[in-house]
Amino acid sequence: MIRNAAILGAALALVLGASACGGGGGNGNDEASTTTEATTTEASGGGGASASGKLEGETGPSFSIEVKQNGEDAESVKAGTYTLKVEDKSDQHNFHLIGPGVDKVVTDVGFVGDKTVTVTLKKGTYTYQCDPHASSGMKGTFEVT
Ligand SMILES: [Cu+2]
Repeated sequence: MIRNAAILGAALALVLGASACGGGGGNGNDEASTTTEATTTEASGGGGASASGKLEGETGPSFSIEVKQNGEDAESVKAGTYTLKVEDKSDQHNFHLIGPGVDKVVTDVGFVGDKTVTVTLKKGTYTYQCDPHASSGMKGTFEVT
């Protein structure tokens, strides 16, 4: 009885040892499956036609007109191409931008809503105004440097 138990024990040890070796071999296979991640590089600031900045204009609903950059009154902006989004909040007013190389009526008097245009600003002084009320002071200016 005791001898048989010893033989059984030895057999078990052999089986365990064999399975341990098998496990080691299995681990080697995992190294073959390496994942390669694709890296995407974004082209930045490449096109000369793309806008370099944003400006926001607002005319109405009262007798006020303004141009903002980054949420603040635009007083001095750098020369370049800009996306100008104008919110026209009244059918009594329009939005007209005048300056070096630009003479653009972005929104008409009867128009109400948003309009986005692309403007190229050069060094100098630009005036934005509501044409029917410019003489009453519904206008402003900003410098392009
Ligand atoms: Cu007006």
